Amino acid sequence: MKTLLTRRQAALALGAVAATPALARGNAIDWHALGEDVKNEMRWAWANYREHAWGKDDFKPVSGGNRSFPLKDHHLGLSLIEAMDTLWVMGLDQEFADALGWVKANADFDVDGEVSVFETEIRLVGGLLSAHHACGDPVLLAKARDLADRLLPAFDTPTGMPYRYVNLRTKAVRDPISNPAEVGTHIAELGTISTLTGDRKYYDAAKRAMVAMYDRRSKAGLLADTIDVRTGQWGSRRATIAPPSDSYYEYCWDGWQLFGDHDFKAMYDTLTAPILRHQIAHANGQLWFVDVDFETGKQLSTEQDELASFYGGLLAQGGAGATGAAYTRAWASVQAKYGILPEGYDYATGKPTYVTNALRPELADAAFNHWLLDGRTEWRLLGRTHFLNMKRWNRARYGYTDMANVVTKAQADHCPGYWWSEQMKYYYLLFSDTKRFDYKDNYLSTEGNVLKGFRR
Ligand code: IFL
Repeated sequence: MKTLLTRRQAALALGAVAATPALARGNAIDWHALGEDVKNEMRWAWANYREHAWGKDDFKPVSGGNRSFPLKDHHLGLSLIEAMDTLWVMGLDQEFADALGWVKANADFDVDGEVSVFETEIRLVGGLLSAHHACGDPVLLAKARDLADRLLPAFDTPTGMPYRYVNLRTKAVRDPISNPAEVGTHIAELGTISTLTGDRKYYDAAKRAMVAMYDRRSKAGLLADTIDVRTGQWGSRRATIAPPSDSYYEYCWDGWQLFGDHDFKAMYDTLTAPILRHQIAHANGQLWFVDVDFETGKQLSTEQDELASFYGGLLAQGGAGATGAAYTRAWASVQAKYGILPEGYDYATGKPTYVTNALRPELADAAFNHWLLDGRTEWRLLGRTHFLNMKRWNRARYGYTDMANVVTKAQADHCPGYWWSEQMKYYYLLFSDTKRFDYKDNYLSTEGNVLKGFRR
């Protein structure tokens, strides 16, 4: 009996929940208790961050060390800022107040150092804006605006598409060879600043960059994944829904969802139709998206990038629910196989191509978006498996860590900032039915930052 039970528990943790009818219906699950479990894990991880790495960017939960990001050798409080709206929505009000105190006293972006425009936008500008949405403190908006002002010089190019790096103090820019995601993942954050301040320049800069990218789609309607922002010339032929293109498509939809701008809806629809036409591949009853040549549509490989596993949720948001669900289920089957998704997976061989996992949130993101749209228990169960497997394998001495190998379950020693903003929030919102969130009318950014939908 003991052995049987252990096997069954292992199967459940690996995602084989559908085998048990009561579980498959979600009847046997106390969702509220599961939400409390997520909150308790957040409280515990936060207490450790507070004690060992307060105000540092990224925490190392195995050793207790830390590392800076996105600046080299200078901390901006990345994890703290990323965590704030998650703390708030969970009702961890003392922790939120503590973080707000830190931001007011210490967040200073006048640093002579270079940052990634994209990473700084989605994580820090977005984190400050979602914290502002949570509590309304004007200092948070002022700091987000100050930081955005330091990023804007990167958009001053002949095409309007931004350089990849900018120095926060000198405004010196570097690296014009960019890609769809880094060019076009700004509208949610910059557009929100325009809405809140009445200054259109932020929205206009972000939109101009996105349109410049869109205008360069091939005759087949596809985007390649490398572009020179000075000339607008493509530097590659690969069309992919994975990085470095992924969140560009997401922000086309989001520009419509968040601001009601019909141009973005048209861009999303126009770009998604050829993706559905050229990039879907079927194998063993599963649906995948493959990389193709952006002019001919010729398939380039069968390899899959874990980061693309968010895409089923986006397709569902855009109205292709059945295709999106099929794609998310394909990834769910990989989760069932390894417990944690490998960063790279080849559906043709059925084997991982990269065995690491950087504590990734994408499958939980997809589950959350599907569930918001159709309310199916299947997605809650998928999120539950993602959470329980993370608890089982990623939990370390001081918090949650990334994996060096999802097959052997060897841990590494890094908790990326997005962990605080993304999966912990997706799990909590999926399970808790909290009153602090409007489940019908909301918006979460690519980094999980809530820019609409909090109820104070
Ligand atoms: O920063 C995160 C965000 O979800 C994104 N790309 C990758 C990160 C999480 O894996 O847009």
